[in-house]
Amino acid sequence: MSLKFITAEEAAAFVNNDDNVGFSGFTPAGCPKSVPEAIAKRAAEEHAKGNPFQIGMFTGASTGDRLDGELARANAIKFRTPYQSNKDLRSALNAHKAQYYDMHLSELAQSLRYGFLGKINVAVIEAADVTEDGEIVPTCGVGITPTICRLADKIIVELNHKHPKAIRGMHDIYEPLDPPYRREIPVYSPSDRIGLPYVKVDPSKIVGVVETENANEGGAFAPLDDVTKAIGNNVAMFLAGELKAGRIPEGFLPMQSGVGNVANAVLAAIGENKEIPAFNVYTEVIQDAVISLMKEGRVKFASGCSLSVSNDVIREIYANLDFFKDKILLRPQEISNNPEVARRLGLITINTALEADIFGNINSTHVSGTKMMNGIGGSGDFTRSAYLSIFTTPSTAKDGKISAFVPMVSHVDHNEHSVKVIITEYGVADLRGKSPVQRAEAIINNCVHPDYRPLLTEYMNMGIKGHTPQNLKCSFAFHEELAASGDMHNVDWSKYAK
Ligand code: 0RQ
Repeated sequence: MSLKFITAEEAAAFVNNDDNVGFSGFTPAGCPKSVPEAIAKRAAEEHAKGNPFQIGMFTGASTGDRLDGELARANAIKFRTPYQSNKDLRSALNAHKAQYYDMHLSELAQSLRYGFLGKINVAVIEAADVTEDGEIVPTCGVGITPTICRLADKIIVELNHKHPKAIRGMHDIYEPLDPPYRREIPVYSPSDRIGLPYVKVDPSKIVGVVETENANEGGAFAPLDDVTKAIGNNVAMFLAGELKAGRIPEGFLPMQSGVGNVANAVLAAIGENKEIPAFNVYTEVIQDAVISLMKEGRVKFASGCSLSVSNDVIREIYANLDFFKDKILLRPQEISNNPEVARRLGLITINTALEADIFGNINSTHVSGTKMMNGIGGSGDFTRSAYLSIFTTPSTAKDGKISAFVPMVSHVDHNEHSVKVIITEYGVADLRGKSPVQRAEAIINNCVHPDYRPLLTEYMNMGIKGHTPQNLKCSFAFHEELAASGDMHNVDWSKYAK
């Protein structure tokens, strides 16, 4: 069957109002760009004619502005899942203009197969290569591509010539069987290959191929500052100590690390600490730091769902495929984030908190308990199943006016049972084996910013009895004070304790 080459506008005509559309990629890496832009344009035209035009959107994780941003600004999104981080989409979903369903990334593909989220009408896939017999080679992010290709009625391929066909071989595409027939996922070490190097689809479903030369939308990382450097060093020193104490096996364990500047800084610091041997990475996003460490021989192998690297780094990888190809494997998020595999491999997981409470619960998603930031992403997939789960955060935000540590989190994503260690620029709170009161002591003394230590110590000394001594009248005073005066320093317990 011969492939039909079409324009982005012709492709967008295959998408109808109310359709559920699945998009390839994971973070901006691997996401289509031209077709989503054309869908957004189509929505705007239909809206101008007074016609409804909104779609349900299923992505791997966050995407680029040319996908989430364009569609959000065109008011073309009826429903969106899972993780997102686009400013305009965030505003739309916080204003209830788009309904957002925040879910664990590892669960999305199976939820689609189980029929929990409705039907997928169209899949839009960025590819480095596509063949007439239906072999699609993804670019630098996989996400939910295999599942949406299988479930969709129509597949649109964005063939992006910026990605060399020679990356064929860097992907490992595997979909597990569903219950009651499910067996183990046979990944026993980070480099195990269990699937195909391409996504195999029914070629008759490919309604068109749109050729592009789109650059990745990956931004550069912020240079390390004193706070991120200190957090990174504290993590590295803690892990070196665990190794010395025999609580991490000799030879080390595979690492998962979250997205963003803090995560990038942490990995760089671990790489620099020569007490930690060269290690493997089993994660969702492979960031710049992993690639530098790979060049230095400090990272041996990286399995992930996407190469979420800056454009300079992606160019470097493509120019040196001989070096990188047998050291990097890109998998669907159902496998990269799979709790079964995370538990089996014994991952050391490091994710960033928005807010933590003094008893060890983590809020990763909701600013002041109400406004969605990005979503839980893969943090829950990894944290709950980790060998050792670590959360990092700067001790304060917004020029110190917000303490990252509060008496009770305003929203819970990861509870006290899953969170083993919290680390800030001030130090490490090791929560393993500690009661709530002991955890609070460790967090206040080691992690909280010195400005907020007296307030939180006073909170603990209020004389409240019980296993977890929360004062329900005061537990949200930090948030109340932030809303009232814009600064958590102004908390006066007597105002709330009445
Ligand atoms: O604001 O952007 O205006 O400067 O939140 O905070 O400290 O720069 O940290 O970029 O790593 O993001 C939890 C959101 C942290 C992210 C979160 C403000 C702060 C700043 C960002 P500005 P930082 P990061 C793998 C794993 C969930 C998903 C996950 C996240 C901005 O890590 O989305 O872990 N995690 N996935 O000033 C109000 C507070 C605040 C606050 C920080 N308490 N109240 N604002 N900020 N704390 C990834 C995937 O799953 C793909």
